[in-house]
Amino acid sequence: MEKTFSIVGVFLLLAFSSFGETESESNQSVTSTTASGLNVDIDGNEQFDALTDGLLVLRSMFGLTGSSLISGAVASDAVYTDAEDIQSRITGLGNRLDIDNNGTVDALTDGLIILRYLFGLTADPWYL
Ligand SMILES: [Ca+2]
Ligand SMILES: [Ca+2]
Repeated sequence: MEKTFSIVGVFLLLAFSSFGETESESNQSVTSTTASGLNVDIDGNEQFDALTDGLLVLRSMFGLTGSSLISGAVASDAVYTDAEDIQSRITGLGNRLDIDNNGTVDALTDGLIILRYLFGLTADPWYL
């Protein structure tokens, strides 16, 4: 039952995110203190945001590419705005996206864990 709610939530989020540009001020974020290395700050604006970085990771896990991947999910101050660059950064995270360490990267488990984290379920900066 809980998984059903999670699936519904993911699709609601994906649907909601397609309405215009998302801005980082409406959700919780933490500032990155690292300047180098790949982490979950996919768009490179030194903020970990659920509605940009989290959504980009989740969409990628669902197999979206190109404009479907980045539409409405790139922060206005993003360093990386090109779909190929963003896909490359997500791919570069590799197995570090396998949060539950079960050997596969899956949107409805690993992706949701990342998203929940970025929505502020903990206050500490998080590095993959
Ligand atoms: Ca970011
Ligand atoms: Ca996994």
